[in-house]
Parts: sequence; C-alpha cells; structure tokens
Amino acid sequence: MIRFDRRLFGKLAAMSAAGFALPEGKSVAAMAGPKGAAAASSDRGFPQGFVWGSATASYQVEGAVHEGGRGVSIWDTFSHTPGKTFQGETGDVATDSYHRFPEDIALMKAMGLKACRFSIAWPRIFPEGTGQPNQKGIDHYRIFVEALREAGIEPYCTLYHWDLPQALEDKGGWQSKATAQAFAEYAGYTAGKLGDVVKNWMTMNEMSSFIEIGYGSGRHAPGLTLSKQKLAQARHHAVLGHGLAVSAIRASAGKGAKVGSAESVRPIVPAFNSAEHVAAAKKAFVEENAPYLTVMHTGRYTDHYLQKLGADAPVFTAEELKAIAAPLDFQGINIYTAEQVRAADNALGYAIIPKPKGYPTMASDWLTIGPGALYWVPKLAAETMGIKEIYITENGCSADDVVASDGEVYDTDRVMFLEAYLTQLQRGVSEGVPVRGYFLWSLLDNYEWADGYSKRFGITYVDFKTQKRIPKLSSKFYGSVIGRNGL
Ligand code: IFM
Repeated sequence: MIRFDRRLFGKLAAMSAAGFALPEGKSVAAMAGPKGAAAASSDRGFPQGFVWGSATASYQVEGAVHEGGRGVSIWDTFSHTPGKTFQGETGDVATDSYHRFPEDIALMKAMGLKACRFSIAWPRIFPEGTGQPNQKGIDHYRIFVEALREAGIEPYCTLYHWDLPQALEDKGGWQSKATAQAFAEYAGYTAGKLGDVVKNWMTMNEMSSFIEIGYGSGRHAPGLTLSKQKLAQARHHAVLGHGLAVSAIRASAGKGAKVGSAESVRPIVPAFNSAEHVAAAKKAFVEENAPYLTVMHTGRYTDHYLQKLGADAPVFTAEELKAIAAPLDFQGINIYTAEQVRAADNALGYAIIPKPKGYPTMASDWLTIGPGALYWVPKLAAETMGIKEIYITENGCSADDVVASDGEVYDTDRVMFLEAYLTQLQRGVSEGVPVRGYFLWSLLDNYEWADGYSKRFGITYVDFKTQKRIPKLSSKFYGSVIGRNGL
C-alpha cells in the first residue's frame, strides 16, 4: 500500500508543473485521492513534447541501387566482394523502401510516431561524390519527406550513414582530407535544396563505427586494416568533415535549421552508483571518447590520446580543431551496450571492467545488455561536456524473431530489452538529464551490414522474399509508450 507522503505529493506537483505526463491525464489532486492518499506513482512519464521516433539508414533499407541515377557506394563494392558479408548478402534490394516508403510511413503513423530519422545516400545526390549533382536524388528525398510531413511525422535527416561514393574511396576515402571537404560541399548543397522541408540535420552516423570497423578491423566497407598512424589520420578527417559540414549546413539550410550528429560513444557507466565509481566514469567518458565526441565538444584531443599515439598521432592545425568543435544545436547518441568502469589507482584514475564469461547478450554477440547506459551516458555527456540538448538517435536490439502459427511475431525478449532501457531513460529525464527524444533502431528488419539479413533489429518483421511487413509485439509496446507518453 502506498501511504500518503507530502514529499511525494510535492514531487508530483513539481513534475506536473514541469510538463511530465501523469497517468491517463490525471491531475495531481485527483491522484491524491479522497483522503489525500496518492493512488499511484506517476514516475513513469516523459515531458510533453518528448520526441518519439524510429531510425533507418539508406543502404540498409532503400535497395534500388541502380535507380534514380544513384552512383556506386563503397557498400555496393564491399558487399559484392566474395567472403565479406554473411552468405554474400547485399543491400541491392534490402527492404525495397525506395519504392515502398508509403507503406513504411503508414506503419509509423499507425504506431503514433512523431519523428522519423532516415539518411540520405550521398551517391544519390552526387553519384561521383563531387561535381555534377543528380536532381533525381533530391526529388526522391523531397517526395519522401513531404509524405512524412503529410502524415504528421517530423523528418530528422542524417547526411552520411556509411555509403561513401566509391569514386571518393578510389581517391583515398576518409584517409584523404579532400573527402572531408567533399562531404561539407555535399552537406551544404543538400541542406540548401531540402532546408524548406527538413529542419533537423545530422552530419554523420557513428564516425567511430565507420572508421574503426571500415579502416581499422576491415570488417566493414571499404575493408581496410590501416596502420595506427593512417587510422588516426582517417579519424581526424572524419571529425573534420563533420565540423566543416556543420558550418556548410548552417550557411544553406535556412531559418530554423538545427544541426547535430549521431555518434556511437563508448557507453561508459559506473560499476555502481558510488561517488568513487561515478568520478571514475566521468574521467573515462572523456578519455574513451577522445577522438570523436570529446574533440567535437572541447576542441582538443586529450593529452593521453596524443601521448598514447606518440609518433602515430594525427597531423592537425589549430584552425581544424576550431572547425571540428563548431557549436551544435543537439548531440545525437546511439546506445546499445554498456561498459562498466571502476575507480582505479592508476594514472587515468579508472579501469574498464572486462565482461565476465556468460554476460547476457541479445542475438548479435556484440550486443551485451546494459540498460543503465540510457541513464548514465547522456548524464555523463551533459555533465562532462556541457551538452545541453541530447537525442538518443539509436537504441534497440537484434532478436531471433519467428512468425508464430497465428501470423504474429511475439518478440517478448525485445519488449523486455526496450522496457528496461526506457525505464533508465525515464529515470534520467525525470532527474533533468537533457534528453529531448528517442529514436528506436529500427523501424524494420533490414540489412545489417556484414551480418547481411541474419540479424533482425526491427520492430516490424520483414519477410525478405515477399517484402511483407508484420508489426511485432514490440511495435505495439512502443506504440503504447508513445500513446501514454510514458511507461
Ligand atoms: O544497423 C546498425 C546501424 O547502421 C548503426 N548503428 C548500429 C546498428 C545495429 O548494429
């Protein structure tokens, strides 16, 4: 039994005043009940206007790789190279969303989504990466974005989600500073053409993934395993491309444009909530994200990062650092896993705890479960880097979904995952962590890069033979969260 507690009543009133949703529209007074006893806790609501969305990316869903004047991307080349992807699968067709987007938008609308995060394929706009733009590419995205708006869904556009034009890779890709400049030109051009219908722009998705996996381990396109020095330089060119693009978008997108990025940070969480582990986690967050988020928000590489690289450190100028740290309107953060950190008596003051054997994962072996990251990561980003507006631009999981005999998909494991993560997000938001929205990865099962179609991340099941879409139990769960603006 919940007893009446003046502090709880005060907290409810304050939350209500701050715009937090109470269950089913109840007022605080109504909640207090006839004798003043609180009937239920309202601690599970989100602020009014919280942005609920889903996310996808061009190469993972569009297909139609030879249509609309699109040029070749590094993922076309890589996925068609034998031995690079699961069973040689490619994104040639994917979920065919280039043609089927009206159906996808209808799914979003049925769920009550307020926003859609999608990406533009650079080779659809500049088939050769630079030079002659392709009007058909702009037309395609305009039609898509207008259809979203028509459905009452706000577009959030990412300009680079890994499908680099092959022509640029042939000239060095992210190893070359010219790619950073070409990216800024493409970003500025596209924002100029679509700025009247798109207000929220993200430069790049997960620099840390496309550089470290594409040019470091070689598991992703373009499949290179560079030396330490060349890899450090490629990282620098990626953050530089981001910074230059921020200014280019601002110059061309027109009034009301908001600019950010979507980064996959090292998802630091303290071993548990104690003063010493939290202090260690703060140090770790800055240090472990040194080449990406930290330099973007502080305008410098940390001493430790540069010392560790020694002679392999990137070559850069003060002017470039200034460009990289161009102020953002928001920071998008993609979160899947958590890295537990403890206080340590070493030069850094922290240590990352290796995952014990048998640590739980979802269907992808890298996807260890760590819901606390949705509380701690945005909190650490706000507290250590002063970031004032955050979106969770990706969160979700793979699961071994099957269609049941009644035709439904009961992904109770994904529902459990999402409920646990959203609970931690709500905890942070209710404490004032400045997260303004959440984009679930992903609307649809889609092409999961080197894993091909073997890993399903969607809240909508896709039969890749027929392209039939089946909303999973998790899409109904997500729809109910959106509908009540809370858990
Ligand atoms: O599918 C990817 C996405 O493209 C980038 N973030 C992680 C997702 C799941 O692996």
